[in-house]
Amino acid sequence: MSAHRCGTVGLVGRPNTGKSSLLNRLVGEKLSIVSEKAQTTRHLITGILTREDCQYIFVDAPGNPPREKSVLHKTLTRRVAEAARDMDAVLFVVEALRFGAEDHAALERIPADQQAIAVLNKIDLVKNRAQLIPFLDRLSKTRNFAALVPVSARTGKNVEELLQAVKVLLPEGPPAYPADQLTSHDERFFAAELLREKLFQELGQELPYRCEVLIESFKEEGRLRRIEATILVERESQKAIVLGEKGERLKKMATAARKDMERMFGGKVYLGSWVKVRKAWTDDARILRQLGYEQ
Ligand SMILES: Nc1nc2c(ncn2[C@@H]2O[C@H](COP(=O)(O)OP(=O)(O)OP(=O)(O)O)[C@@H](O)[C@H]2O)c(=O)[nH]1
Ligand SMILES: [Mg+2]
Repeated sequence: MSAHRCGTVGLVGRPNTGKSSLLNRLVGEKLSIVSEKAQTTRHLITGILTREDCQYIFVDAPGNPPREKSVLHKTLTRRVAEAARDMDAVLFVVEALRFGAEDHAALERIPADQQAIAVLNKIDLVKNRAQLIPFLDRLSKTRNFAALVPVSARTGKNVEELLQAVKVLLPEGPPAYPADQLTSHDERFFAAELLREKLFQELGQELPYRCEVLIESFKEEGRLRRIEATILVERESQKAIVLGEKGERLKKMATAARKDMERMFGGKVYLGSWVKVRKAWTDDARILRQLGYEQ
C-alpha cells in the first residue's frame, strides 16, 4: 500500500467561477457560502476531506478582489495571495470556455514554482464537449499545470478524478486533523457567514458589498443556541433596504439563515438580528478586527 498523504490545497480564481461550490462538493458538506454575485467569499474557508489514504485540507479563497483602497480589500487581497502561495497545491478554477483578463490576473497570483491544477468548472453548461479541446489546449499554454480537469461542482461530474489528480501532489505524512473534523472554523463563524449569504442572495447588485454581519453574542442554553447578530451597513438608506417594508426583508433573510444554522448545527436556533449604520466600516480597523479581518 502506498504511504498516507496529507496537505493543503488552495482554491483561487476570478470571482464567480464556482470555487466555493467546488469546495462544498469536494468535502461533501456545505461549508462555504455561495451566490450568483461576484465577491461572495471574504474569508479563507477550510474544508477537510479525510480518506483512508489521504487527508485533503482545502482552502477556499475570495475571488480576485477589485482594486479598491479600503482596508477590507487589502485584507482580501492578502488572503488570495496566501491561498495561492502558502499551500501544498493550488486549484486554479476557471469557467469552462471562458478565460478573460480577470482569469489571467488571478493566474498571475500563483507563484511560478507552485504546483497547480487547472480546473474547468461548470462543464454542465457546455453543450458541445468538442469545444473543450481547443480551450484545454489554450489553457495548457498559459502555465505548466500538473493537470487540467474539467468538472461540474453542480453535478459532481469528474470530482473524483480531480481528487485523484490532487492526491499525487500532496506530501506524504499523517493526517493533521481528526478523521471526523470537517473544518477549522467554529459555529459562531458559520452563523455570521450563513446570514451574510442571505444578504448576497436577497439584496440588489451593490448593496451586499456594503454589508457585513457581526455576531454580538452566541450562547448555548441547553440544546438551544441563542445568537444575536448585527448587520452593518454604511448609510441609513441602506438600512431601510435591508429592513424592507415593515422589516419583512430582514425577517425573510433571518428565517432562511436560522434554518440553515439549525441544519448545520443539528439543533434549535434563536436568531435575533438588527441592522446598524456604521459609516465606512470597510476602513474601520476596530470593526474589521471584530469581524475577523485581523490586521
Ligand atoms: N451551472 C453551474 N453553475 C455553477 C457551478 N458551480 C458554481 N455554479 C454557480 O456559479 C455561481 C458562483 O458560485 P460560487 O461558488 O459562489 O463562486 P465563487 O468562485 O466562490 O465566487 P466568489 O466567492 O465570489 O469568488 C453560483 O450561482 C453557483 O450556483 C457548476 O458547476 N455549474
Ligand atoms: Mg466563493
